[in-house]
Amino acid sequence: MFTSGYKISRSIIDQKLIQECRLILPSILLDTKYIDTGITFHDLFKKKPDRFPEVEFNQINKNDLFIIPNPCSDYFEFKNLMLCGELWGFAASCFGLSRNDICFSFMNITRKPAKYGPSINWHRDFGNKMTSTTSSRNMLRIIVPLDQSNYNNGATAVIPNSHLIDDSVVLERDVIDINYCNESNESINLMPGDIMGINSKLIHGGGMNRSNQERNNLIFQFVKKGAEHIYEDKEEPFHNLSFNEAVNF
Ligand SMILES: O=C(O)CCC(=O)C(=O)O
Repeated sequence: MFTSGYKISRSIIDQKLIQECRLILPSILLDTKYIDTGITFHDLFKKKPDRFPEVEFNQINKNDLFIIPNPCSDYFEFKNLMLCGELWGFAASCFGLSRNDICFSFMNITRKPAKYGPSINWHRDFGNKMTSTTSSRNMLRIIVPLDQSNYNNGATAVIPNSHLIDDSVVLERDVIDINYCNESNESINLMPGDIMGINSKLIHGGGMNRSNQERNNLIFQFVKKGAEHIYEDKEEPFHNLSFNEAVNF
């Protein structure tokens, strides 16, 4: 796939597609369907207050959403971006496959609002019970930023080469050395229009956002055609949709 575990293509997503997503986002943040089903910052703060250092609980709007699952099923702006040829072409190139051999699995908006956006702990996507395929090679995450992101507003950070580990080791005991990660991480600056692919075993995370700049990322998971989910849990948001099937999603 890609040698250090991630791959970036600059300026490949049409700015119009991004702008349409940015414009509709405030309405989604008020949509009760997502407030009821998504993860709010209040939910996260109650479970993991350490991810909000120096932030007071009452600073956070009660219904503000951290993760908005699959907005492309209700909002054509996100669906148009999900269906764009550049995204599928990039995903296919990361897998080293043709577009006909890959499937859309799910997407979300992962948010770090100005002032109180939380950090995201170091983790690998492979092995996650909700979203993982049986083999690490069969899944891929792609980040499409809606905003300019850099260290100050909590850009995604990666540990280069940390994907060079056997699947069995990750599945048996995915111990992550936090000190090593803190020393050797690379914060990735991205502009709207850029796109980043992450090997499913690459350790990644990112710092908090105390700046005045919003940071909204679109996260897409693609899988190889026919990939199997690691656990049989039909409730989870895992799909295996070819391009033609994704059109009707
Ligand atoms: O939004 C980010 O910076 C990273 C999201 C992430 O880590 C993930 O989806 O696994």
